[in-house]
Amino acid sequence: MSLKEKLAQIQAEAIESMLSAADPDVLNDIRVRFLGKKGLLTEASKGMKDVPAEERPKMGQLVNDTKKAIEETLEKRKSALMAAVREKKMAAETIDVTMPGRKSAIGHRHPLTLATEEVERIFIGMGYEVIEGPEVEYDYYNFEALNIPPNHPAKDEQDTFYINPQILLRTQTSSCQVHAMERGKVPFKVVAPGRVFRSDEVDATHSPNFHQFEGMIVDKDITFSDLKGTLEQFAIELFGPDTKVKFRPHHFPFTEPSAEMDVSCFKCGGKGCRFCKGEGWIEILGCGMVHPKVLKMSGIDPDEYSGFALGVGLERIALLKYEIDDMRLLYENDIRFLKQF
Ligand code: 2NM
Repeated sequence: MSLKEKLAQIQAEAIESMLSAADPDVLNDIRVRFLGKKGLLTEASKGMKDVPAEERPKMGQLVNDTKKAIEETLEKRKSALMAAVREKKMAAETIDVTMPGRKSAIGHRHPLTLATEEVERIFIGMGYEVIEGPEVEYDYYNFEALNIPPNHPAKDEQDTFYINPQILLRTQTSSCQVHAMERGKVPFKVVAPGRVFRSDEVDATHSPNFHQFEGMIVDKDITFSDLKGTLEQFAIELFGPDTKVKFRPHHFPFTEPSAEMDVSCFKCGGKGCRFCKGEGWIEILGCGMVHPKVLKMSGIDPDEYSGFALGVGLERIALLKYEIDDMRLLYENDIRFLKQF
């Protein structure tokens, strides 16, 4: 085959394969095969040495023309393929500006927050002031000032988280009431909601970290009747106007006498149901007349003043009010759960 024929063949083959190349990478392989340093055109040009001297300029021109023809087709095909790639990419990345945007999820008040706010609202309505105190407390404020003796079982390390022998995580918010008494401004009415800590195992009704709501009034001539009237009003506002209350004698070191208060089951009205475990009554809080020793230790004269106090678990209120059967649900913060309240 003469060089001329070879060049014609290379040109024809190159153009044909370039036109059928499906993407820029394949096209580049073809370019290397025909125009590369070791490509077919370079290879064929080596045949120049066998061409008679007088024909060489013409043949040289022909080699150049062949190269130019291949390059022209290459460029055209390249821009066509690049344009196709670009178009495909654009189509894939098209943004429809008329589409509605994604809605960001709106937060919900936690059922525990709802319960706390509800209980606060009731006591604020009766003239109580909401106070707060430290979660890390001295043993004195958490135990001693509340007439809880050093050998009391609640003080066991099994029940209380100690930071050191004098400092602990409060096990009740009563320490806030002690601070209130120490302010020395009597009479007063305070409620103290807050986080408390006890070394309990987690189950459906226990957590080492839960929330308590305690209240206290100190004034002249406060009697057990005041306690009963106040707590009955609280129960009615919390659970509805038909709610009945019942007081059972109990013991707390910091109150004397002490009681637990039950409310008639707000589900069955007292007949007995699954909710109140057939009892008709639901235990709701602890309360009592503040022990004279407790008043005295914080500088209040028990001959002049008296008071009552109460303590209620806020998780328990939230579980009852919103009919939640497992306390752990309150701490998981699953948005599907929280959305329901
Ligand atoms: C309860 C039950 C009964 C209580 C007593 C006091 C204080 F500070 F006055 F002594 N604060 N809270 C109290 C009384 C708490 O929780 C079940």
